[in-house]
Amino acid sequence: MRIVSTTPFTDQKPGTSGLRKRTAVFAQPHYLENFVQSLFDVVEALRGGTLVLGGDGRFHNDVAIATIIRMAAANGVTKVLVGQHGILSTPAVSHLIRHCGATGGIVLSASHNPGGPDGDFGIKYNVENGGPAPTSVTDAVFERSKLIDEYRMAEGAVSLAKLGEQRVGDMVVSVIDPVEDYAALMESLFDFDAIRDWLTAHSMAFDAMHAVTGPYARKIFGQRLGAGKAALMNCDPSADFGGGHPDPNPVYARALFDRMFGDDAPDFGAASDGDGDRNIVLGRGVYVSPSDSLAVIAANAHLVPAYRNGIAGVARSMPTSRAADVVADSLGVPAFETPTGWKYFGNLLDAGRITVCGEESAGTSSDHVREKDGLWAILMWLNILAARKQTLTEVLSEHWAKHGRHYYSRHDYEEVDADAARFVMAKLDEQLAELPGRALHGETISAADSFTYHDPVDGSVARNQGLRVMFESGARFVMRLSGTGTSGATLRLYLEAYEPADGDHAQDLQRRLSVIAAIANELTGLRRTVLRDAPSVMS
Ligand code: VG1
Ligand code: CO
Repeated sequence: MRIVSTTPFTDQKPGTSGLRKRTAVFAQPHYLENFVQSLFDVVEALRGGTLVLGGDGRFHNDVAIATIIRMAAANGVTKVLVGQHGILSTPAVSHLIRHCGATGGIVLSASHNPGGPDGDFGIKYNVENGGPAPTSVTDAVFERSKLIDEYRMAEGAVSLAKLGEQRVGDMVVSVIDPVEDYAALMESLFDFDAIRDWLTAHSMAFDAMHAVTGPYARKIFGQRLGAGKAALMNCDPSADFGGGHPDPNPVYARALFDRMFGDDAPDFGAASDGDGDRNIVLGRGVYVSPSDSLAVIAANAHLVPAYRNGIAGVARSMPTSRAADVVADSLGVPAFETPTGWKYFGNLLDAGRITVCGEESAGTSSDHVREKDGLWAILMWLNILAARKQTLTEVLSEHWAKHGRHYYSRHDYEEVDADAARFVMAKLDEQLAELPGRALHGETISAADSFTYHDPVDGSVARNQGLRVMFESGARFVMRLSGTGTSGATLRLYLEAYEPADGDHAQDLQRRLSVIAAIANELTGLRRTVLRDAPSVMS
């Protein structure tokens, strides 16, 4: 074991989901080591504990895993469970932590950000309930990283290709099949027979976007559920995601959208992101907004074996549309509104106050793990379609006819000048108090605030979680700065308009939201200030 002297970096503050930087930043000497040692210093239970370790297979994954294994040995970790070839999806890590009683887990991923030498890299830490480390932990790691002057490193190497146990010093390294335990968990939750039957008469397409879910999809959709080869797109994980951007939205999942909106489209389509925690779902010629997906899943969960006794409650991140609240109301269960980021759902799930939760960014999950879970959400939809014996379009139309439709879209202004983005936010912030009562373009503002979350379980408070402007019509817009980007700033504008149950649910989405978008733009000078004529992505 060696002690290596180092000097602190000042920028190791984790964002919405772990520490993300350019790959070149992570590849510089001591950068990863400093952060990992800070983690070992803060989470003392890792000494003598078990650590789950894996990543989404992006460039630098193998190098980082070898380093972390040596550091774990030097820091007294008893056992590391690592996915074969260094592969583990985020939800699989969450499950393994819980299943094996591990102290925590490290996921190497920058999720939807592109990978490769010129792309991004990232590291996330999950705690013993399987969920993302709460801010109390990430803040402590950041504080430690500013003071660190040495780290510990053992000698030794393991083969990530070979399943089974190896050793680095006294520490056991167990190389495990990344899919097996996770696939068994899925099989325990869903009616695989019904889905298998459904797939004999229907077709699906799943796009793994060259990212981590490829091997999971092959085993679950292919081998266990009998989906044919043509159903599985881009299922070989590649270090740079085939040169793509593993973010499942209409821009980056173009191939899937073309197929679902083309002639002879399959009955069902889906995709997942870099680390497998997010999902999108499509029907023939129709895209399900992630906010609607959460609402439909909540409303139909009782059709799925694991949730046959109903759900305890629902939670959504603040910018997520209020479609799920309407469902919770009709089911007579509580609805919670949390800040963006999965870490805020953990307490509610642990306390049994909610069963399902989700985010507008295409993350949906339940209490089976403590992460968002892309393949779980896709299996929910398949199970619901199989149980209801309806097309996806029919399920969605009936949902709107019962609960009304929340027209919803997120407009991202990616990699704009950071000062300009902050200026836009400040400009809206300073107007909040005087906005209620104002009428613009025929819409009257009913309330406006900066979102503060009071965690009902542990009493912690999270401030400045996004600016929201509500209208009397039931419409709303929200603005916040992304916490996952690595260059410049990404400004997100979330737009929502409500059409009641007896209203017109077949309007053009962007047209329906154009008035709210115009008001947001006028109040903040958004496009003028960030020098963009249009958003980079509308999802
Ligand atoms: C984005 C999403 C957020 C999600 C986060 C991590 O954060 O908006 O809902 O939880 O990514 O997802 P931000 O701060 O950029 O808006 V993932 O799939 O990157 O682990
Ligand atoms: Co992700």
